[in-house]
Amino acid sequence: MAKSKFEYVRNFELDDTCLRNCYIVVRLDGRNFHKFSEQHNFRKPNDNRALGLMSRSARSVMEELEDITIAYGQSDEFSFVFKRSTTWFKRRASKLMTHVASQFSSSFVYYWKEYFGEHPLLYPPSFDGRVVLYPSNRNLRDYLSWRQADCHINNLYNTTFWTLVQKGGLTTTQAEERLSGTQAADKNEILFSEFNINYNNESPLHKKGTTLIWEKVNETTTKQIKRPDEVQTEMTVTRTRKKVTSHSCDIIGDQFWEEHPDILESDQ
Ligand code: DGT
Ligand code: MG
Ligand code: MG
Ligand code: MG
Ligand code: MG
Repeated sequence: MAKSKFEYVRNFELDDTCLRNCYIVVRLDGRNFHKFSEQHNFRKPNDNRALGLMSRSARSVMEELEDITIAYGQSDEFSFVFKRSTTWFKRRASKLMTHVASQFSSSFVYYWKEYFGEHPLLYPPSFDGRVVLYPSNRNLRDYLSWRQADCHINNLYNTTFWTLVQKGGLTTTQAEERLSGTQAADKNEILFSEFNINYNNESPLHKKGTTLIWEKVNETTTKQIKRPDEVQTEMTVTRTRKKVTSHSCDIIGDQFWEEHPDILESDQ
């Protein structure tokens, strides 16, 4: 077919192909969740309904899109790692990022009721996205370590802050003043000596965030079958399936990576 005289506008599109061999990370972050969490009465410092919904939406992203090997989330953010050899959408950054962001956002709304029940969603939430490329396994692991360290720092602060307010009777301004300039050890000490809380015993989900990976799991189902003589009988069938599994464990040290050697592809 002949090209129209308008066809030339296509040449204005920029090439945004991601560099070969690099891991492609897409990080999403909830827009203005400070307000969103208040308007939807999120529990402080952590709301397990909100965290569960974030993970459910991230699982939907992994199941519906191709080549995501690991995802890590905390607070209102989730990072998705595409394998370094992916050729999905010709590695075009805008395609990858927008598919992740829209699949995540629509899932967040779609599954809202499963987590918040009759508590209504008051307005449509949105998530920003960015793409970052990491050329080596060390860089990728350091990226994920950075997000998990962020989770820990914020959770220790928020746990201490809201304990001072909810159990210690301080105003939010007083709690903020009390914590200004304190180190991690000071916060642990406040929790332990004043409130008898050992931070180490706090929920791993809140301290470590959520890591989603693909794992092989055995699924056993019982099937009703009819024998040739028409008698009904049961048969158990076991098959191995790849499923997205959720973990709230340390991903900074080597252990997690040694236990799951398939996540990283070797550095060339
Ligand atoms: P942004 O990302 O620049 O559009 O602005 P925000 O307000 O989303 O800021 P951000 O992403 O730095 O911080 C996340 C906010 O979400 C923070 O105000 C705390 C809130 N949030 C996230 N998860 C929870 C939760 O489980 N419970 C409560 N109460 N708040 C949460
Ligand atoms: Mg932000
Ligand atoms: Mg945000
Ligand atoms: Mg955030
Ligand atoms: Mg189309």
